[in-house]
Amino acid sequence: MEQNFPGGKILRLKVGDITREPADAIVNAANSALAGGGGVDGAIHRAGGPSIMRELDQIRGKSGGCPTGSAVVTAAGLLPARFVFHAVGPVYRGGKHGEPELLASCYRTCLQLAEEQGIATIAFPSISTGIYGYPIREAARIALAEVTRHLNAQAGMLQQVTFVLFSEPDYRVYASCLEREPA
Ligand code: AR6
Repeated sequence: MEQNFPGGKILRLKVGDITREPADAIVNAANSALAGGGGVDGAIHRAGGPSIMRELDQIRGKSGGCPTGSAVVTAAGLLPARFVFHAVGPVYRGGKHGEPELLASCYRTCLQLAEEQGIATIAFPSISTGIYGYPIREAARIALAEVTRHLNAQAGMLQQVTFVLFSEPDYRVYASCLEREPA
């Protein structure tokens, strides 16, 4: 599914494995220790090779990690991308502990990093909706709201944002959200 925005910008939804998605930047759903883990994080480190963790070790050495709601940048190793943006989503604890704002902040930070790097394409997974337990319908609404707001703003180099959803049911949730609240 695709949606068009001013200036020829595009939002795409697809089912797939983000480690195989060609994009200038792919986003990882990381943890604040930047320590690697399961889910998409594990897949990115397996497919990208050890250089990504070596770079994260240096970042961790300097800054201690990455706060929830933010993201750090590394190169992409063997992945078909230039950069990985390691975004730290919130653990879902009922929704009244600032989770919506922290999740929105992850997407905003990555979109801002994309503009700072001057890149044209970025691919996101569904941050926080796996191991971190965020209900996917609420998470999809937040993710799509942040991306559509960014693509509707005239400024910016970013041309294409792709959500790579890992299952058909996840894809259908994102697609129904986008149909219900189109740009
Ligand atoms: N491509 C696209 N999406 C994927 C892939 C893939 N290869 N693999 C999994 N997903 P999760 P979180 C989906 O658990 O909830 C890690 O241990 C998955 O189905 O990866 O933010 C980190 O180190 C789900 O829809 O991330 C953190 O400790 C989505 O990606 C913690 O998990 C996010 O699921 C982060 O948890």
